[in-house]
Amino acid sequence: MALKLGDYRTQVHNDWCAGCGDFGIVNAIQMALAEMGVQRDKTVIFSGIGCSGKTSHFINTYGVHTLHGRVLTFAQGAKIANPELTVIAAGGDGDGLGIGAGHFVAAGRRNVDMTYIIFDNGVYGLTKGQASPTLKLGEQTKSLPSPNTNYNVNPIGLAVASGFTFVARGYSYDVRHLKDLIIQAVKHKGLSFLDVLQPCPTYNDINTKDWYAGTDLVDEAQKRHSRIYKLDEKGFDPVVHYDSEAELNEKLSQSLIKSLEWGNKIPIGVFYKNDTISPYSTRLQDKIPNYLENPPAKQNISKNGYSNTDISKILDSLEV
Ligand SMILES: Cc1ncc(C[n+]2csc(CCOP(=O)(O)OP(=O)(O)O)c2C)c(N)n1
Ligand code: SF4
Ligand SMILES: [Mg+2]
Repeated sequence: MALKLGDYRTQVHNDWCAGCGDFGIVNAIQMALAEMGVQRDKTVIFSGIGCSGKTSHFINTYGVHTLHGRVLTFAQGAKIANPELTVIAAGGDGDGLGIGAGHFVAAGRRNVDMTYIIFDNGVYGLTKGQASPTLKLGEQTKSLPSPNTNYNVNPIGLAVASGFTFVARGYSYDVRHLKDLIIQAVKHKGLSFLDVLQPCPTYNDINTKDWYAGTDLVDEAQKRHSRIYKLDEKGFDPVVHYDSEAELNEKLSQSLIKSLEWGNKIPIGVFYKNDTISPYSTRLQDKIPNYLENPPAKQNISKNGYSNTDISKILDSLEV
């Protein structure tokens, strides 16, 4: 029987603040899973630590609530061990771009076929609003004693530079558009990244829902307009169509330039998509020809209660 949207929801109590952008992101993930009809027992949501880290509790698939900054390591390990899984990692901007920044860069080098979603609210929500790596220089959200003295990390630029092969940005209050991006990201054969702008009404009093909606902006025609606009509606082509250096350079540089646009105009949509790079599983298959038929998750690790791996020779060689 076909699954419905409600089948991807859990009954777990949700204690996010009223109006938090996290709700929209979780809804979009559930809608995307339902639309794709993914099998719940073949899907795992991994999450980090933070308000956003609770995501894995609310989606009715397998879920693993991991450690702060380590969500990508767990998620990549699961996908490599069991390539038939659909794997989505989710976590905060502090989780992924502060403590987890090293794993973020290392993941780009592998291009494991999975999706990573960052809930980008500019603050460490769970720990009461300290500045996260995406908060802009000079901004003073309400928990900060003085304006931020650091330049921000550019998540889109870092993802492209690190080697992610699908890089996009969504907005938590445009749930349908975000759902479509998640579907594209999950279907992409390689490591996909989604930076999702997410108002935190409790601690980020600068990048609010009204601010994104541009309630303070008036254009030449004296009309209010949202800060957010969609790249595809402006004819932006993010796809690396052929394996040529010139094409690659052009697509890399246009995505980096676009990712720097901020302020009165904020682009969302796909910034970069490169299908010419093989996923990690292809490189593993070159080393281990039967990897896909017999991945680690399907191998017996013990027999009659004893480990299959005989390490006695190694232990003998270490004897002093
Ligand atoms: C190793 C470690 N260091 C620090 C913390 C404390 N801590 C918990 S959540 C968090 C930051 C959360 O911010 P973010 O990742 O942006 O998620 P949000 O709450 O904004 O969704 C920190 C520093 C921790 N749990 N573990
Ligand atoms: S503190 Fe911010 S991010 Fe966390 S649940 Fe509340 S509104 Fe959402
Ligand atoms: Mg955060």
